Formats: sequence, structure tokens, C-alpha cells
Amino acid sequence: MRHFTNVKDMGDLHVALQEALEIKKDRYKYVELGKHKTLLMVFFNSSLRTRLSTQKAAMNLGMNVIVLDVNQGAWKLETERGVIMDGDKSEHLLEAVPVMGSYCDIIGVRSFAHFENREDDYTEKILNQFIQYSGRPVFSMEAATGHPLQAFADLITIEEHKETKRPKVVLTWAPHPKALPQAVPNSFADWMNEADVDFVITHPEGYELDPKFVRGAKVEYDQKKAFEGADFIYAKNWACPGVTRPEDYGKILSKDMSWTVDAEHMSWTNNAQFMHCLPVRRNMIVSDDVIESPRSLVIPEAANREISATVVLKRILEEIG
Ligand code: AN0
Ligand code: CP
Repeated sequence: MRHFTNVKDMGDLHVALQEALEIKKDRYKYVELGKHKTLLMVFFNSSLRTRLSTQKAAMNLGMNVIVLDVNQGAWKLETERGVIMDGDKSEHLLEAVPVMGSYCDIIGVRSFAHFENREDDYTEKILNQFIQYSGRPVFSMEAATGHPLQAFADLITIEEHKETKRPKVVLTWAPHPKALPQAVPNSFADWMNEADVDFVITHPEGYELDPKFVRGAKVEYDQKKAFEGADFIYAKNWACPGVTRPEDYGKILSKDMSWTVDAEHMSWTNNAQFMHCLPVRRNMIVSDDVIESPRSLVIPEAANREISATVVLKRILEEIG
């Protein structure tokens, strides 16, 4: 694997899962692989889990790690070509990216959707500039439309905790005070569609995810019906994806608190286990009692981010030799 931006880069998911479980048993097994190799992590947005778990993964593989928080201490970057740079941006991405590439062997990029222009977000303009101009393998640490390291960790978590061979997995929208990207639900759908699960998506009308990610998944607008028989409830807020009404892209269409996952919602399920990628706003997305219950997987799910990142970095290191 050279770049890692979506589920297709991973190949056979059964093989990927076996590799993940093998690494989980002995996370230093490949500690020689990354010797004298440097990972650069570039953050345009905040992070707790991705920052720590990806650095830990690189250390599991014996790599050196450098981190750049673009908004804290670096020059403000222009991303548009042809702009007369007489504003507050001191440097262009077209110089900054190859310079970053010259100091490392692999680059991880976190760059959320801007919600200004759907086309720019959905063509992954920023991530693709890193792929095109850095000269290095690039992986997504959550880009505009995907968060594949999270979805891979989610898949590992489901594999470890499933109580039936083919569990019913429900992705549910939940309310949130701020407009959030579609990266997490897009990638979750991307991966669940390839996994051995019965996958259902539920959200209020207007929140339809991009068909490129939904593919054949069942969409049920009645949250209660969707939850019936569920083995896993995966909650997440996202802002309007602009599929049915492009002019609504990035807007909050609903803050309907009847979608908040609480004990009553969980009682509609097959004693489901609760998942969320974190960070989560309690009593907006999920009630205190559900997230604290023994059926909540949020902590092991976050812990598996170290494992998904170790597999991804291992595969890239094997490719570059
Ligand atoms: C981000 C999002 O929803 O994409 C990151 C989640 C991993 N969440 C927030 O900005 C709160
Ligand atoms: N789940 C996740 O990616 O968390 P951070 O935003 O804290 O990295």
C-alpha cells in the first residue's frame, strides 16, 4: 500500500483484520521495520486520539515522529493557485508540501471539510495536493470526506465484540450544536459495506450521505424501526451532505433531540453495544447512562486506533522498503 485514503487501499478486509489481531497480540513485532524512517503528522485541525494513537503506532514500528500543527506556529498557508498573496497568508501549499516531504518518509494529514465548496471537499483537494506534491506516501488522519483509520478501528472493534456471526450494525445520526463533517459516517459506511455485517443507516430526511459511500446500504428514516434487532449502534452527527439540495451543503437542518441515543432508544435494540468515534458531546449525541453502560465500546474502540494505525504504517513501510 502506498497511500491510504479509503477502504479500497486496504484490499481484502479479512486479511487486514487478521493482521490487526496479530499486531494486537504483539504490537512490537515489526519494531525493526521503521528504523531510520520518519513520520510527519500534519494537523490543520484539532485531535486527541489520532495524534496520540498514530504517534504510538509509529513508535511500535521503530519510527521517528515529527508533528506540525499548522495553525499553531507555522505560516498561514494559501491553497488556491493564482491568488495575489497580499493578505494574511505568508506561504503557499505548493512550496510548503514538497518542503515537508523533504524531511520525512511518510506523511499523515488531518484536514477537515471547509464546507465552503462541496466540490473542493468531495474531490479531496487538500489531501490530493499532498499526494501530488509531497513525493511521499500519504495517509488520511481524517480528510474532507473520509476518516479511514477510524473506520478500520471500528471494524476491528466490531470483530472483537460481535456475539453473532453476521451482526446488524446501525449508523444513526444524532443532534449536535455545531456543523460537523461527513468524514466519519462516510468512511464507516464505506467499510461496513465491505464487511460481513447487515448494515443500516438512519437519519432525518435531508441528511442523505453521498451515494459513493452509501452504495447498497439500507437507509431507514424511522429511527425506531432501524434500531429493531440491532447488535451495534454507531452514533454520529454530521451536517447536511448536500446530496438532495446542494445549497444546504454544510448546514444544520435539525437539532431534534428525540434522535439522542438514550436508554429508551437502546431498549428497541437486540441489547446492542454502543459505539462512537469520540470526541462526543454527552446528552446531545448520547445520554450519560448509555455511554457509561457496560454495553458501551467507546474506550476499546479508541484504543483500537493504535492498532489500525500500526497496520497502515506497517503496510506503507513494507511498500517503500
Ligand atoms: C470531528 C468530526 O466530526 O469529524 C472529528 C471526529 C473524529 N469532530 C468534531 O469536530 C467534534
Ligand atoms: N476519533 C478521532 O479521530 O478523534 P480525534 O479527533 O481526537 O483524533
